[in-house]
Amino acid sequence: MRGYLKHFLAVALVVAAPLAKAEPPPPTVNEFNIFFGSQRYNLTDRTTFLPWDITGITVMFSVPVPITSGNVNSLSGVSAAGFSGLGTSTLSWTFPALSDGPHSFVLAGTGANALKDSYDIPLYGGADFTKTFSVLFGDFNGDGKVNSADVDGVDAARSRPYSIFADIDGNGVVDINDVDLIRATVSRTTARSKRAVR
Ligand SMILES: [Ca+2]
Ligand SMILES: [Ca+2]
Repeated sequence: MRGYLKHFLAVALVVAAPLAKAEPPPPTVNEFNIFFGSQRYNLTDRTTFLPWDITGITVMFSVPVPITSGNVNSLSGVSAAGFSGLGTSTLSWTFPALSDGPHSFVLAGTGANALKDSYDIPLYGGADFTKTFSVLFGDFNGDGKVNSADVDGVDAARSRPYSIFADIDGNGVVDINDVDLIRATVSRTTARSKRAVR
């Protein structure tokens, strides 16, 4: 019987040993959303010439444990003004509307501002996460220009099922205000290029 018990204990130790050593996987980025107005968009399919006034990001992490270390400066590539969500798996940063052109956002996995979970494990086990995208306000069709084709496209989108790319002000509906925003952008651009020609 004692022999049996020894054997049982040995097996129990072998089984328990790896379990005791196991750590949860490091936090990774599951979803990277930008937001504008009251809308948000997951930056997967389209990352160029985004047609909105983008004023924040919301990042969903894969971890089953919350992110408990991080701050407004854990995001670089922009001067973030607001930060929320610490103690959960979804963090948000806000900032003034992004300018037209390329942007490269970096979430810190190293250094003093590293994002860490409640086991003190940093993002990607200690590596930064970078997301690049570009903005061109009013570029509904994403061709890198803001012109009458975008005005016509959004005008036509008013009578079609909701298209987020036509919702320029991000209020959840596509209406004449979205058309007017692009129209105003087109006339500003035209005025600028006329000045440049002179
Ligand atoms: Ca366009
Ligand atoms: Ca709208």
